[in-house]
Amino acid sequence: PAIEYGLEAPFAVEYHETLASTNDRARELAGSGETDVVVVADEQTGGRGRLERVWDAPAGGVWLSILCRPEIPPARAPLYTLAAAVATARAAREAGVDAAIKWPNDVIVPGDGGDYRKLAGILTEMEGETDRVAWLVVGIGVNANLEAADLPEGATSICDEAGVVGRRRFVQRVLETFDEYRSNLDAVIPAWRDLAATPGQRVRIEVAGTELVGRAVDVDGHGALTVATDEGERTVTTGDCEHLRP
Ligand code: BT5
Repeated sequence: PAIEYGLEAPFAVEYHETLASTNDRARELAGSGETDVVVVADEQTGGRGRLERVWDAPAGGVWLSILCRPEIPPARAPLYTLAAAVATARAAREAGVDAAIKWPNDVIVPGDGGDYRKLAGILTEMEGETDRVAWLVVGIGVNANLEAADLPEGATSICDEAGVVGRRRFVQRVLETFDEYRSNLDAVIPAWRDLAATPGQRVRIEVAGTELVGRAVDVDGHGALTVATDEGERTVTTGDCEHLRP
């Protein structure tokens, strides 16, 4: 059952101790006509990443999904994903973590020699027509009060980087920033650039079975990444991006 979460947020908040996936619950709410609801869970038993990947979500993290119905065409939806990355990276910085964004939407903590560890991931799902989104669910998973031993390899947490974080306050800050940018979509890309670790890096990007290696240059107004390769500049709208050691 949903429990009162006690937030002064610009969204109604539905809190659960355990859920399979907050994205699944938010999609269910979308089906019953709801909007501007945030589903938060302490633990997920069936957390999902992109492309049917498993997302580990033990108790102690911040697992949430924002349901909204923006009046935008689907082509603008990636800006909501980037806005969520900006909101998460900023809240993590406020919590004392040296957080940055890896294109398109991972929040990482850069380490020595080009290394990095994953602090948070975002999964956006939507439904709609070609000219208009019906609903959008932006799922945000942050390793908050968890320890490396409870996480997959290559992951880090707020707790490991900067100590235990107040999760209510953290969620509130994420929602406030997300709310600010969703009503000012033109400001998303500049804010994203300020927090981005990817431009300037040597990257390997996998998109639909093909691989692209080169130097990441910049993102365009839709969040697509330009990469300088040996065969010239390529622009990628989505994919799995790995920063290569310099
Ligand atoms: C993502 O996928 O990074 C999106 C994750 C979104 C999770 C949130 S939690 C709230 C909401 N409800 C859900 O069910 N999902 C969303 P992707 O880029 O595909 O990365 C997935 C990969 O990250 C996995 O294959 C693992 O290698 C790694 N991984 C899994 N759990 C992790 C964790 N807790 N921390 C860091 N990395 C993890």
